[in-house]
Amino acid sequence: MTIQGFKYAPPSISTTVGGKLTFKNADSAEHTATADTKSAFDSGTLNHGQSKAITFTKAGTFAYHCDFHPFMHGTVVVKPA
Ligand SMILES: [Cu+2]
Repeated sequence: MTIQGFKYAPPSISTTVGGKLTFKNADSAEHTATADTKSAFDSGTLNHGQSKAITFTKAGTFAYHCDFHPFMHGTVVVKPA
């Protein structure tokens, strides 16, 4: 999934337990992909062109945001394997 124009694209993405998603920052601004319940996942700071792969180990629907831009929101849906 790509972070571009201060948006997550696509805004909602799904995977299954054990699945991996890669968050790539295509903006010049720094962004994060941080679960609203931070312990669920956190990409940390992504600079321009950086990406972070996150493996999801728990089923559920996880809302996330950018730590720098709280108006940026996305959702990861993790389905049971
Ligand atoms: Cu941001």
